[in-house]
Amino acid sequence: MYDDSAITFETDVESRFGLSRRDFMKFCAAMAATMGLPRGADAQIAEAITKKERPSVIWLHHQECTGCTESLLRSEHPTLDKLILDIVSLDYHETIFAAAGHQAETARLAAMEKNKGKYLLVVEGAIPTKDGGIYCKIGGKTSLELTRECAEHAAAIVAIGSCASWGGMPSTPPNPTGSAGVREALGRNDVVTIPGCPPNPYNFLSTVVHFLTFGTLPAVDPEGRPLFAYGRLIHENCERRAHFDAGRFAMEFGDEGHKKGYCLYKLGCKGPETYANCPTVLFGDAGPGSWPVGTGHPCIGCTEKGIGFAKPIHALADLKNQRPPVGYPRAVEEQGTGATLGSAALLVGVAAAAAGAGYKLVGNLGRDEDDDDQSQG
Ligand code: FSX
Ligand code: SF4
Ligand code: F3S
Repeated sequence: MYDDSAITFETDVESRFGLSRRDFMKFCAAMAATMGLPRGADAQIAEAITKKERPSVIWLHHQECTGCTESLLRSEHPTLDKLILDIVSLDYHETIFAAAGHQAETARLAAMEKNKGKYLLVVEGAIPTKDGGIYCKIGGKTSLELTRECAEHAAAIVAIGSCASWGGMPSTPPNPTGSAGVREALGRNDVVTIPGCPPNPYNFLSTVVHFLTFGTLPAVDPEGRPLFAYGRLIHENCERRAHFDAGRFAMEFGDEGHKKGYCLYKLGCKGPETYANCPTVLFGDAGPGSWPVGTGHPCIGCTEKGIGFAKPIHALADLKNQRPPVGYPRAVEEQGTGATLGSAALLVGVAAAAAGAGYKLVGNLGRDEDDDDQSQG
């Protein structure tokens, strides 16, 4: 266990965050764990939050439902008001700003000038690009103009939610306003994306805390998603995975399989082709089961471009990584015992026989949709 007594807090954590010192350290440890950081990182995070200057944040809103901000408002440790006041300096946020009109514009421009090259730009919502971007305007500027202006001198840009990441719901075909994510609209691939509709607040908080603690944004995948949060398929960590492997599926909402908590693949669950940490981080601090599949609804792939809001909700997911481990034959060679090699040969024989009989190695998943009689074991 990390010994936090070595940290000298410059400010009283309890009065600043409304958290006991113990809970504050638990929050830092949770942030470190979410990011998969090594032992001791929680101390670095605690020092950064309590001692470093709060980074200025400019937060824009475009085509969206504001669920991203709402999901942050509902986060518990700490609540957004604590985040606003104590971790970042939220200098412009259209939804919760008291100022309006010219006052708000003046505040934005002043914060950008004062923190030129140092502020964090957070973009929520998709950016319409069709017809000169006229379908969303704020303060007389199109979303595209405003985002370009704010992005020019930002230290880093974070797109929060699927709308800002890749267009999300507003970009659903036929996409009449030409909605696009920030990366596409600005033509920049250095924008970090936190997709999800809404995204998990911990993934956003962790990204901001990483920026504050280390001065950089976390490592990302080709779509700009932090690897700590989007490095694994939902299917890899799903609590119903054992049912999938055993071929036990819910076939209709409310049937016996559904009531028993069987796998939702045949109801259209996109967990096998969606990268996100929903089953491990969960939502709303409500405990086990507090994520879509945990409540009995298939994942719709809301973090995944081309799947969420694009692929029909009840269409079957493409199965990825459903094969024996890649390293398996090599591991057999390394072990090299006659018994192991004999087992491997047997498995290869079984696989060949299965292939000859028209089955895939994954068992009944290759079967036709109407072959349901064995599906609810
Ligand atoms: Fe989009 Fe955020 Fe979905 Fe809504 O604002 S990611 S529609 S939850 O809220 O942008
Ligand atoms: Fe879980 Fe969906 Fe995968 Fe089934 S298909 S194991 S419900 S993620
Ligand atoms: Fe979205 Fe699927 Fe997670 S619908 S919230 S990616 S479980």
